[in-house]
Amino acid sequence: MAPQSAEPGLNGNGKHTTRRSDRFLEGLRDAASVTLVSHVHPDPDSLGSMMGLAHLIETRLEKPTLMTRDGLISRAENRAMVELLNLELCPVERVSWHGGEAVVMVDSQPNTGRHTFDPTAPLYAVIDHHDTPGDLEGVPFVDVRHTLGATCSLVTSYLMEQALDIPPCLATGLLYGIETELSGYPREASNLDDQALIFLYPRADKDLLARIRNARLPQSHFGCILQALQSSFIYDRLIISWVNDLPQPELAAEVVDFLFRFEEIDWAVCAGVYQDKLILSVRAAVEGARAGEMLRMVVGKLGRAGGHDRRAGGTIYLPSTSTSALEQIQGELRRRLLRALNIDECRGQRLVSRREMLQNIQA
Ligand SMILES: [Mn+2]
Repeated sequence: MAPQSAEPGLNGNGKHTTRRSDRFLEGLRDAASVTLVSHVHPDPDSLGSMMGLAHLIETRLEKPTLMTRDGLISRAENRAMVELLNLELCPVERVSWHGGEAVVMVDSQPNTGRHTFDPTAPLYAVIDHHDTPGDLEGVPFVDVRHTLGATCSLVTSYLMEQALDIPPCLATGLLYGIETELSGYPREASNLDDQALIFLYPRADKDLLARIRNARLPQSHFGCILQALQSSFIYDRLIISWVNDLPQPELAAEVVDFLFRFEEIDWAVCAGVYQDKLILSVRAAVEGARAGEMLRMVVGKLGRAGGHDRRAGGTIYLPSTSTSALEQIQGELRRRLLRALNIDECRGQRLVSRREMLQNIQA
């Protein structure tokens, strides 16, 4: 863990005489406007972080801000968050960078393969909590803390430092962003995450929160879960699920979260085909698993990957999606995963036996 991840005092009683939020705002004094960007398929942590920083910049500096969306937001809960909190997100490909404008990146770092926008954007700040190292050279303001469960917690600490009023919608967005990052077990969270949650809870709209959490799901969701169950294979302490037709890319993470609760495994992987990509999602049960590193090594030159200690994601680019090409890449990925996790080459055991599947259909 990098030494820079030491937690600062919440009330500015850390090492720096100026608080981080003051330094962040100070560097934006001359900016005409501020554009907020996050990773592709922005998740609640990205959305909440952008909301929080936009509020901070607008109230403290009275400058216009623009929140963006890189790619689709397809997960039902995330769409509900955007709709119910009335978030206005500009597709990042429509943004043209102007002189005098400052760009703030949240929940990701430059050159990690997690963005589709122009890398020449005038980046002023990177605010993140991921292990995956990005290209931070020349970025004037960097606040990356690996020990934090959520970028929203970091952003909340800025709002707390500045003693700003937090409207219910914003508190709800930040709270949901933190909650989604901390919901897994083992819980990857720090003191600052808990302080942020305690601060936000009384200010959040609990009805809105409940509606976001329980967003209704399309039929394709259930078809995908069925496909995943039918194609899950166990290799020692690893389960791999292959989905040949992901209705939306974020479902790979939902599948893996679902399978990960299986009591006989320590690692879960979902690999799903979405358009010309194989979307990968990984979960690990043990501390020090370095899942992000593991997946980066496994994927290698086939694509991009990264993440945290126990959660990771990645993409493999598919030159062809023919059955034989898919079988080949699946075989290669399986071999690499087994090797990376020191599991002997073996025949996978189905999670649900073929016989059971057929009996269920006939019943
Ligand atoms: Mn995050």
